[in-house]
Amino acid sequence: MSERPDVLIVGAGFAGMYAIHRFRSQGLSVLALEAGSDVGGTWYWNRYPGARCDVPSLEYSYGFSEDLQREWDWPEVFSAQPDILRYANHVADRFDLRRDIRFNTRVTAVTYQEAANLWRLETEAGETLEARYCVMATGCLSVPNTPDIPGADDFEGCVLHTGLWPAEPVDLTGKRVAIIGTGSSGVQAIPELAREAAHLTVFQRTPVYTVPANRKAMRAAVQEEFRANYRQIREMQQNNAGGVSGFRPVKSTSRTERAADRTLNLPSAVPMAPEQGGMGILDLTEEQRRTLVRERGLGVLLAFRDAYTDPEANEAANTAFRDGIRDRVRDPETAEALCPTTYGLGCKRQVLDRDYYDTFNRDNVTLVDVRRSPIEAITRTGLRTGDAEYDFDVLVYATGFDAMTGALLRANITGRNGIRLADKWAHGPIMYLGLALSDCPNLFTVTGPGSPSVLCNMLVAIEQHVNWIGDCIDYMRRHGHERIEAQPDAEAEWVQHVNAVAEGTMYTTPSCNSWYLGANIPGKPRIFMPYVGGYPRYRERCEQVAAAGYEGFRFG
Ligand code: NA7
Repeated sequence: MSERPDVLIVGAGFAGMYAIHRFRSQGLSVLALEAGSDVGGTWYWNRYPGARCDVPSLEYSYGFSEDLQREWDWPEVFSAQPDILRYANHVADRFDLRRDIRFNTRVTAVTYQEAANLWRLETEAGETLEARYCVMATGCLSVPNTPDIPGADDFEGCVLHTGLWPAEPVDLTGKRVAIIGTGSSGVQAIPELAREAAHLTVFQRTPVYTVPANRKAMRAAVQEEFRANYRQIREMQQNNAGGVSGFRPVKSTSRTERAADRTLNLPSAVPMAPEQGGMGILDLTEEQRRTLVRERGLGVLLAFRDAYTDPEANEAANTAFRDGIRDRVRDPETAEALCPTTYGLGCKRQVLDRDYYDTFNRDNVTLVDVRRSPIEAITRTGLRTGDAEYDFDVLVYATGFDAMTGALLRANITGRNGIRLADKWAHGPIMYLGLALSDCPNLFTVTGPGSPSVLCNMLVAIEQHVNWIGDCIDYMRRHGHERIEAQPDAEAEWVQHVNAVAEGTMYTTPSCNSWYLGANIPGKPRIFMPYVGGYPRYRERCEQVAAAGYEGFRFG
């Protein structure tokens, strides 16, 4: 491990892991610093029961190595956390990544040394490391959010967070468990916790629109067909808004299987290319919509693309959705509380579940609507709301993350002239292409705010960014440049463009409060952070910037 590598990488999740491999292969020395004790990032930390990816695994996997694609078997169409972590470990072994990773090392400060043109990174343990280039591969959802509830420290039972779940198994048998939060993590965990615990109390502030996930085991024939067509599939990803190919295997399947496989990749939490034409939801009567949901399940509503563009169609879909919940959940009061009413489908990331609504028909599950009666305090033995006290043994926070900006801000980045990122971003993230910051020469971010990131298949977004950064460093070395820096006007223009394309979409309607907007963190500026213009358009822009000699950047 070299002590002053060419590149210091912060994080050894999927972004940091690929960065090590890519930069090494172009002759750079690298060192990655990782807070966890092993690789995997999100999939290392989020070990809660039910954790699962919401993008199909054959697509949510690296595309940089033909051999890797050929040799890896996915057990399910949408894999569970342990299988994805196993994949991360396999990649780390196969490409010998660990020799350039320092684990259990949390970076506490990232400071530019102007005179030496180096980045200096300080760690929690007091170490200092320096490198010419710094790549922040810190992830979009890596800083867990724990709400500031009075009395939180008084609770004498066990406290867990879905985003920091212990590696060793947690035995909940016979326990009274409480969970706060009903986003993706809560929705995935709730059915599993209910199966294990003596009793589960769900504290819900905002109901969710969730649809049944694809639960299929992977069939060998499907996997083989993917393998045979991987080149084309990776190409299709590059030209799809959400970086998901939508490839449907045809050859090696029977007729029935083929019909089933037509929905192989649906639903997925990242937007697929909109279906052209087809029926709009407003073409159906209310009764027809209801029958459709009864026959085909709630997921059918996601197929009406007009529901994502036309407010009237959106409301029709929301109504049909609520009717579907009422049909499913036996207790009318619980059903009503589970119905989302304050925002529409398409505002938040689509949640996928396994048995979520049915879980509320179990005798050992209670739903508490904390919007009606807010949480007042956590007590020694449980929790108090405006109108009741609840006792339990285990408290699970499924309260999300300080998304997109949280990890970058926590790294305490200080650029040229002592300019702190925290000050620069006081009113929201400002950066060029989600890749670089003015005043921070030679520092790059992987899937930073202003890039498609979480609106895209993350693995596709990661590879594109790491390749772009690698090519940029290569260009600099070939041209004898020692410094590259985004220009403030290019940065401002890009931020303006990111905001302009988000305007008027379902993501930014006034009633919408999502982590995409930072609305889940009190005091965080309300700005739509990912780039919603689609991955291909974004990728092309990055390619144009590079082809034009890194337009919007200045070399020194
Ligand atoms: P989310 O989607 O941010 O969900 C967090 C949940 O926690 C949500 O239901 C919140 O309600 C709830 N929450 C947060 N703070 C509180 C307080 N103080 N009181 C009550 N309830 C609260 O995070 P997830 O981890 O589920 O998912 C994040 C992403 O990870 C997901 O989209 C996938 O991409 C993977 P609220 O809606 O704010 O009223």
